[in-house]
Amino acid sequence: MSIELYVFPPSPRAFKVMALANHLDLSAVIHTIDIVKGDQKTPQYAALNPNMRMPTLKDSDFVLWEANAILQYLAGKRPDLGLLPRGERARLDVTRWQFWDLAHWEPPCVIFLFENLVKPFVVKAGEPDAAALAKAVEPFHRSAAVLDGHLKGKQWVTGDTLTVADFSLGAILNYAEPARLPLDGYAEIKRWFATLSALPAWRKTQAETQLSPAAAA
Ligand SMILES: N[C@@H](CCC(=O)N[C@@H](CS)C(=O)NCC(=O)O)C(=O)O
Repeated sequence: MSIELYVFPPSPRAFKVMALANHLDLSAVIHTIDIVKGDQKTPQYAALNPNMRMPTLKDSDFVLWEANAILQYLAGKRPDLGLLPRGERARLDVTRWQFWDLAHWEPPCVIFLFENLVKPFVVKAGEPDAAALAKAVEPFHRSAAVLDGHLKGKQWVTGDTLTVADFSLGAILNYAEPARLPLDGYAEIKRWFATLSALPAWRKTQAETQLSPAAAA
């Protein structure tokens, strides 16, 4: 029985789980949950994920929501590839960056994404809110400086090995340009993301999700 992923492909949170499934060659079955049309609020989907948000994974009778937890589950399907290290310290380093992603990286990035791209072009709900964007600037730079400094001398977020932490943190950067993320001066983030987004699975997922500024707009 295949793994099933319930996703809205244009979302970075969908992208991260789809990209890892591709990287691990898991041939997941994709069910599109169109959150613009409200598919996430149907009783059938809410029974799977009471948050009425995507992504959700179903593997036979096992259901899991929260994108970063899904990444860990997928990595466990191919332990030989080392996407979630077995050693406790190395594994906690990965988990730490996945927690940091949710707490400190995604929140300011999502404001740029929503205000500059989703609101005006996807849901067509008006112009960007300058006050909301201004409030996101300081937390964005605080986090970007941490990530940029941390990446110095490392190929991947936790060192020499690609892990689920890279998928967690990198997905939102697909939209760096149309979201107008203020990445000037963060050369390490740009260098790391260039390597990450050159992975065959990343490119394949970009093609599957039709991810391009033009498509997004
Ligand atoms: N922390 C959750 C966030 C999930 C989430 O907020 N998903 C959004 C799309 S990116 C959603 O489904 N929104 C639907 C709604 O708010 O109605 C995760 O990382 O999986």
